[in-house]
Amino acid sequence: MKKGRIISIMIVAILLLLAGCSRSADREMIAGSESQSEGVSQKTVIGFSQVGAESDWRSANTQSMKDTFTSENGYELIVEDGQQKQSNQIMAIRKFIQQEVDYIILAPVVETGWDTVLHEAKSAGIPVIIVDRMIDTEDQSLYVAWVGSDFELEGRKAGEWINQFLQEKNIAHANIVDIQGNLGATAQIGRTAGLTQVCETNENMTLIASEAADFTQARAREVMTGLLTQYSDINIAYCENDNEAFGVIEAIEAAGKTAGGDIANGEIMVVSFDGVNKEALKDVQSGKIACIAECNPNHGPLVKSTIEALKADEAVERFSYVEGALLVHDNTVSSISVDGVEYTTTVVDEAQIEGKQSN
Ligand code: GYE
Repeated sequence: MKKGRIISIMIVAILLLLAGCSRSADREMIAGSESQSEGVSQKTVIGFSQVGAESDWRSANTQSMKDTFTSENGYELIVEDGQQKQSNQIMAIRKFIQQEVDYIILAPVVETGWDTVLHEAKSAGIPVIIVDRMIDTEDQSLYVAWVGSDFELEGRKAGEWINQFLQEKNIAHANIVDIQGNLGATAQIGRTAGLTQVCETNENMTLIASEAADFTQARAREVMTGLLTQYSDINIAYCENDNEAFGVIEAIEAAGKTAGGDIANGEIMVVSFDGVNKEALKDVQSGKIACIAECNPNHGPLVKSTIEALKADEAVERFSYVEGALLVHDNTVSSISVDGVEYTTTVVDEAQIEGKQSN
């Protein structure tokens, strides 16, 4: 009896020992997979909802994010192309929430209509950084920071440049058409507002028509073709981005006219925004585009410093502005001023063209 008890105690002890061994083996395995997943989770996962690929500026903006948030830098970047539709961007943000990304970057196609989905991101505890265009919301807690350009200032700079140019050339009056971006986008709202303000305060500049061309070359060509049949006295085409300028130049040439600054002799002067690629700068050099208010698309590094500050629990800059030059064909206007601030112009040369990317 006693001997039997000793044997059963020994059997239990052996079983417990074996169980202990296998548990510690399990633990090792778990520890192994944990450290593996720690490796993965060490990467900061970012969901970037991009507007689309409507322009060269946009492609450069996407590239800036890709170049910044690399695996070598400790990031995993998921890019979703919204194809210029807000509904696609809302779907992308919901997908990022499901994927439990660490941060969301949103380049919003238009300003309004983001509250519901951004509330969802906030409830999921995912910080949102807005880039490029702004959002219009009452609830400032829906995003932690914004990075982009002052589009109204860009518009006023381009408008003042036109005004100065007309004065320098002794042109008493000019009719202007505004080829707008997609309506409701901050870049459109600001650039349209900038020109409107300058026209309202200067009698030598009349805005005879404004029409949206969605920041694309094809649509701008159509819009300008229509305007040229409707108006025989267009002197200046104010295009809200370079791709629109390319389409507008095509329409001007197809109508048997010339794109250029010699307004007195019937040329139609083209003014534009962005200045991101060689093609646009070459057009400035040749005079087909007279002036470009440059818009910097390289938001990646600024967004990265914002994210790094957030990670370190440091205060972040809520609004970070990037600046751009006034790129011009010649030195007819050497500087302009907006709100008492002087901006000198930059005549485009080979070195500048070299410094830009190819389309
Ligand atoms: O100028 C245009 C793009 O929002 C600044 O959008 C951006 C504008 C840019 O499609 O080319």
